[in-house]
Amino acid sequence: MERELHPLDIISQQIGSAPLKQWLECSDRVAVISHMNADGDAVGSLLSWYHLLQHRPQLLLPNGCPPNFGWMPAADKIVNGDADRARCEKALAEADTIVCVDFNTLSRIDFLAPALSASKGRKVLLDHHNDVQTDAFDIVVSLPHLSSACELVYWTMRLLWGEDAIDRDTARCLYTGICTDTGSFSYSSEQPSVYEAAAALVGHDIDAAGIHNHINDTFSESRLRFYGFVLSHRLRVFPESRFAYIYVTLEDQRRFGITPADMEGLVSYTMVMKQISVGALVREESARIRVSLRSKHDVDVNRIAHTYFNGGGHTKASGGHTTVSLQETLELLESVFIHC
Ligand SMILES: [Mn+2]
Repeated sequence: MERELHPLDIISQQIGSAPLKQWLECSDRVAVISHMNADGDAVGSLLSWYHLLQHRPQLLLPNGCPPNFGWMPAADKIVNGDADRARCEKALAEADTIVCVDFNTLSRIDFLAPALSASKGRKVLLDHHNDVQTDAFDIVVSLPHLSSACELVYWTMRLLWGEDAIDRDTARCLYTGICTDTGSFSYSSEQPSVYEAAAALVGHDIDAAGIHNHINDTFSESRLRFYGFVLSHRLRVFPESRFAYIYVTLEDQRRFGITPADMEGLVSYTMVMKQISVGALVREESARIRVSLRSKHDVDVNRIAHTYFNGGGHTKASGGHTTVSLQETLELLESVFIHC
């Protein structure tokens, strides 16, 4: 990967002459918002502002903080749009600055998008995705080559406030987001700046090992037994084609009491085999069949998801669905990856 300018330089250029620090520091009407179905990067980049700013900002998530990130400091301060839509809309309407973290288009905040658009507040985007909807924001700080929104927020805080302003809770939140978006530094971590940021954050006396445990060691016994079952009985491997997939029936999910969230990460088990380049997870839902695709090398699963499975995503991680039967979906998957 090409070496980029240092994030501090790019962020400084993108902020330009806007008095961002003043806007955030001098007002008690700041709102921070992140995307629907928040992950560790969304929650971490949201909460970090609560710890940094003296006037505590309003923290908004369209459908709240997922329970597995409830341990993060100040997670209880997040307003859940599903539970209290009016309060989220009021916070957006009254804010004079709205910080938008870890999303690139208004569709990612779902039913809160109209309230954000209508707000008279300045909209500041801090994000690391491609294809930003630039006309929706007043200031766009967009560095798609960065590991995570949390890394971007770290460099922004460092630029405007300096390292000493970052306390332990801020550092814990930012480190959590970097770890979740990089699979604990196993992908999206090609740029040296991510290690610089991580080293500085660890320097704030955070319990890095404890954070890794919080992120990774979250299984219930039934979830682990379910993984054991599907790896024994629902895994098909095609070494010649360097392809493997796992399928899960509705009955399997009922038997082990499994939710869709419990299958998060299951597809990556197909990829731990040395000879496998492309992996898939096919899971039956009541109305459709979901397909998740992963690729290690140069197979573009974004294109395949788009062409065959009504979906899309990234080159190496994408997903989609079919509306045919599970059996027909498996046949389609095999015809795409095995007989080509
Ligand atoms: Mn992210």
